[in-house]
Amino acid sequence: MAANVSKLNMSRFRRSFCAVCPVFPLNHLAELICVLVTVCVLTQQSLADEQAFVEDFLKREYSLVKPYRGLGFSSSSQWDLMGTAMVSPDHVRLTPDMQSRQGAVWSRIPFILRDWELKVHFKVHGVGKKNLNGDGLAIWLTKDRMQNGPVFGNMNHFVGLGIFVDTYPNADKMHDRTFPYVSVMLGNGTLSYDHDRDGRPTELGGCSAMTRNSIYDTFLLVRYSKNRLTLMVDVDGKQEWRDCAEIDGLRLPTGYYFGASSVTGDLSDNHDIISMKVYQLTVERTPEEEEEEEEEVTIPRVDDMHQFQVNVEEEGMSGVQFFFTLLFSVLGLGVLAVVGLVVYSRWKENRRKRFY
Ligand SMILES: *[C@@H]1O[C@H](CO)[C@@H](O)[C@H](O)[C@H]1NC(C)=O
Ligand SMILES: [Ca+2]
Repeated sequence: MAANVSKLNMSRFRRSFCAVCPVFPLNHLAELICVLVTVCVLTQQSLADEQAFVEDFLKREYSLVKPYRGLGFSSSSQWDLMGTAMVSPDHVRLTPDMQSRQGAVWSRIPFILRDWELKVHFKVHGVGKKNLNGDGLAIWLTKDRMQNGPVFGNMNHFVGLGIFVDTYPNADKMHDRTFPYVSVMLGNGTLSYDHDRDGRPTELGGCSAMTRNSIYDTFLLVRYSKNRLTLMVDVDGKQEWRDCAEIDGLRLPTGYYFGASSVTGDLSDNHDIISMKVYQLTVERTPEEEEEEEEEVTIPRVDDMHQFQVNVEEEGMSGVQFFFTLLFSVLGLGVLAVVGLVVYSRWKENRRKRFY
């Protein structure tokens, strides 16, 4: 019964198919299958072509992708390992979940693209409970490479861009932001990263992002074009980017190196980099924009630095707080005075009544 039905359907299908494409008179099932297979192969071919098209924008020479061929031992690799960093088939582990480790991976090729995007796939995980883990990792595009230091395992007073995935709140006096916290800093050689305050005085922007022990894949996206830096995160498995920070008028010289680093102290975590993919962006510019960007930048800077000057008041009151405190004190005294007067006049009246 079922066989009959399917046979009927098939012949009906064959008839309609032949009606649509009279060029291919199909009288045999074999021919139909042959055509279907051809169609399938052709579609797959075009899909493959599309893939190749997307891949064209990926700059392999600047990217760290699986398989990490030769990384760590071959002179032909475009990346170097440092410290405790180790390569496995699935990731580059900057630090294991052990105390006092420091590891990094650095590109060997100076980066010269003008408009670009960096997509970082990373994973921070460990057995420590929340806030008993540390310290996070950093992504770099800096003048110097392969340096040791206190800023997530890299040197302080660095020159260039630092993106921090900070998983441990050091400045525990302030409970006004949730950790892990992702932030951007632009170093110019004199600016210092303040570890005890989680880099707040030098932060250009950032956001909270649940990047530790996540069941989802965690990604960062850094986009730089026309002096605008955009930072986005994708950490909750929705496959969409969430805005994290945007900085205009950011001038970044070329010829710097991509890198990633991490350090653990008393507290630890596994800090893994799965990939760092660099894409070239094709961006149109007006002649004015060309002219505006012609100036050669030698030291990284942000045009309008004042907008980022944060007043982190450790103790004491801010101006606004002081104003309101004063205002309420005056009002309070006024109310007290009025109440006092009323009570006093009542009391006086009562006393007068008693005398009569
Ligand atoms: C770095 O930036 C800070 C803050 O904007 C500034 O005070 C300092 O002079 C800059 N240093 C250099 C070398 O440009
Ligand atoms: Ca921290």
